Amino acid sequence: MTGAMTGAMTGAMLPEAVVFDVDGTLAETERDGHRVAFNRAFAAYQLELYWDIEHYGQLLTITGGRRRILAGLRERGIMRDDLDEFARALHRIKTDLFVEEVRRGRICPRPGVRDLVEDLRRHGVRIAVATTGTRAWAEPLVEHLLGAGTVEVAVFGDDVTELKPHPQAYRMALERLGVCAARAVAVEDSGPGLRAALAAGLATVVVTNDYTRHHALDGAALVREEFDHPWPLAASTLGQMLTVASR
Ligand code: XBP
Ligand code: MG
Repeated sequence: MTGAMTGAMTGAMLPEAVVFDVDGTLAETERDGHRVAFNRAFAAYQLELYWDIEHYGQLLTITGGRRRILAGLRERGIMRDDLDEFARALHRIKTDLFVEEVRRGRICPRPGVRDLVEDLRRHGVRIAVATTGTRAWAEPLVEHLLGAGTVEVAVFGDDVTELKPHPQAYRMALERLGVCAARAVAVEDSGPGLRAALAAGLATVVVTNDYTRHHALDGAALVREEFDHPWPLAASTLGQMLTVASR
């Protein structure tokens, strides 16, 4: 039974699909995950570059690890003719390190995420992800966090030419699902992610974290700090957001 049919029968509108962001949304990957891997990659090249917790938070407005590295190198005045290629090489090392981290299975879902996904699936709502992160780590991470076969469509940073806040990743996810934006909801954690989802026409729920609490989140259908407090986010809540957004 589809989400729309279930909604028609219960009188509550449910989305046909929910598209989740990965970093910061499904799991807290940034501070103790990506950040550490970036710093280890810099150390591998003996670079005098280290991103502390606070500074890394500021750099998060730059989506995409390679672009973030490039900005970090420029910021530190590290100039070379092959700067683009150098950033690419550093990002390859960082990616390998983070893949290892994911394979160790140490990254946990944010509390309440699995319950929400299970509730959505029970109601026939289809699950997708749209991330600007690299497939090499994001694919195994999503499978580890949500279980094999849970996610029907996954769009990664490698699949798109424009990263968030551009809406390409969300548009691609909707196209692959064959679902129009008016029948789907996005779940994000950040300002750039919210802007991407809104530009693709999606009602968007934002569940913030320590890094994103202060982001400009105008236009979000709902802003929360947790999935499971003050009450657990469920399929019905996302359905209500869709109803409100369509008015
Ligand atoms: C996530 C990103 C990614 C990750 C690092 O943003 O911008 O760059 O921080 O992953 P979002 P990569 O959650 O909005 O998708 O190094 O693989 O890019
Ligand atoms: Mg995110």
